[in-house]
Parts: sequence; C-alpha cells; structure tokens
Amino acid sequence: HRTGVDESIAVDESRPELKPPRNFKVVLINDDYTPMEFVVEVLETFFAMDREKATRVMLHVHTRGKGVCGVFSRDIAETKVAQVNDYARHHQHPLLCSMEEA
Ligand code: NFA
Repeated sequence: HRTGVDESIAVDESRPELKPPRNFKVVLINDDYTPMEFVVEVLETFFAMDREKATRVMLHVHTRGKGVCGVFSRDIAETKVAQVNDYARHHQHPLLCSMEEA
C-alpha cells in the first residue's frame, strides 16, 4: 500500500556538478598600418555589425588602443579570434584580435 513517501516526491538524482560556462570578450587591438576601412569590413563581416556600429567600434579602437567586438563562449570567441587573425594575415595587414575573460 502507499505510504506517501515513495511516490509524489521527486528524489534528486546524483549528477556531477557543472561549473557555469565562462564568457570571453573578443578584443581588437590598434596598430598604425591597418586601413580603417579594412577594420570596418572585419567588424561587419565577423561580428554582424552595421556600418554605423562598425565605424564607432573601429574609431574607439583607433583612439583608445583596443576595443571589444563582442562577448562569447570560449569556443565561439576562439573561432572569431582565429577567423579575424587569419583574414588580416591573408590581406597582409597587421591587425590583431585577442580574447580576455569577461
Ligand atoms: N590606426 C589605424 C590607422 O590609423 C586604424 C585602425 C583602427 C587599425 C582600429 C586597427 C584597429 N590606419
């Protein structure tokens, strides 16, 4: 017969505890040689910015030395960094992208 103990009460199952996923800022670094228009193109292409936002972020990087392109999971941030650095190298520009924990 029913005691009320075994049924109707959800007993929590033992599962390994997961650490919350960490987020990472993808950062663009200023240099003296990469054309401004190329940086705008990178921000539009890899970070889905419209021309106004891409221009604002490019000018921030240009005047402040670095700037955040977006915040992503570690995997996505690593992919963005590699894509931007490969693209810049392919076009023979010294533009550098890196990531830092958010
Ligand atoms: N400082 C570069 C120039 O004057 C433009 C630039 C902006 C480069 C943002 C890299 C990042 N041509």
